[in-house]
Amino acid sequence: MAKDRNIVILTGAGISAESGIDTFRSAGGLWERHRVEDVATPQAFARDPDLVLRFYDMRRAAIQEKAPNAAHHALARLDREWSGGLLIVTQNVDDLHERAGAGRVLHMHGEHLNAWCLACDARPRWTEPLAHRPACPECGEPALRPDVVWFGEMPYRMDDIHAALREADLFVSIGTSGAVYPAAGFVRLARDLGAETLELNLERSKGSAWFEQTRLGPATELVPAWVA
Ligand code: BV8
Repeated sequence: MAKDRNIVILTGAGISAESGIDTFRSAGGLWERHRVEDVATPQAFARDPDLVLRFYDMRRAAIQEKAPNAAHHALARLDREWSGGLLIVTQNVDDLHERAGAGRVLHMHGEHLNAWCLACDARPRWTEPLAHRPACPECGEPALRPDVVWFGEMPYRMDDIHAALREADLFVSIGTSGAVYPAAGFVRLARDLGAETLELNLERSKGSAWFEQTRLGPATELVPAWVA
């Protein structure tokens, strides 16, 4: 692959599965244990903030015990060595790409290590539980929520993502079911804008038909082999 090509990589929960972080749709995944409308919407937060804050406290604590896997490390190596454009757009709120050493990472659905103060709009780095309503470090108000994008909320930095897709020569999707928009629509955008498209996933996703190439298997095998 010519070293000056521009690559956009979209990752989903499947890239973190082998690190022991639940995906959303596999058997026993997050959606099964918690109904989506119960925890990942602003309405749920308004209706039952304690449930939502406890759900995210549980996930934040679980993520902090996990480690990046061979797929995260392979992408971090590619990020360090690739002289062309490269952007890892992740739907994941975990920080495993960063802990593997990747630098060019964009969290379109937010980050579990950030809180968001609804009183002063500050976005403090946050590793502790939120369910006991801690004071915002900026304004002192007990008004912190997880800084993640819920259903019905606008994903972050869509302009930057669209700009990267316009320049992309190659679009690679890793470990996502293609169930949630706008992320699930990026492959069509990339194709229409002239990029090659490759899907690396454990099973065929809802969007597989849009990819020129789909390779099936675990990310810890497929991603290092692709990066090599
Ligand atoms: C928006 C962050 C508009 C939180 C997430 C009706 C009402 C409201 C909205 C809608 C609606 N109908 C449609 C919508 C739009 C909605 C949507 O798409 N809904 C779906 C359900 C139909 N989207 C939104 O609401 C988005 N916002 O549209 O805003 C707007 C416009 C103007 C102004 C304001 C707003 C926001 C969506 C973001 C929601 N937040 N996450 C949190 O993490 O808790 S979504 C969450 O699920 C993920 O972030 C991800 O994006 C999504 C899908 O999960 P995946 O990552 O794909 O994981 P999944 O388990 O599904 O799949 C795992 C895959 O990995 C599988 O394919 C599996 O085979 C594979 N795998 C497993 N193991 C491995 C593996 N692969 C490789 N190796 C392995 N070992």
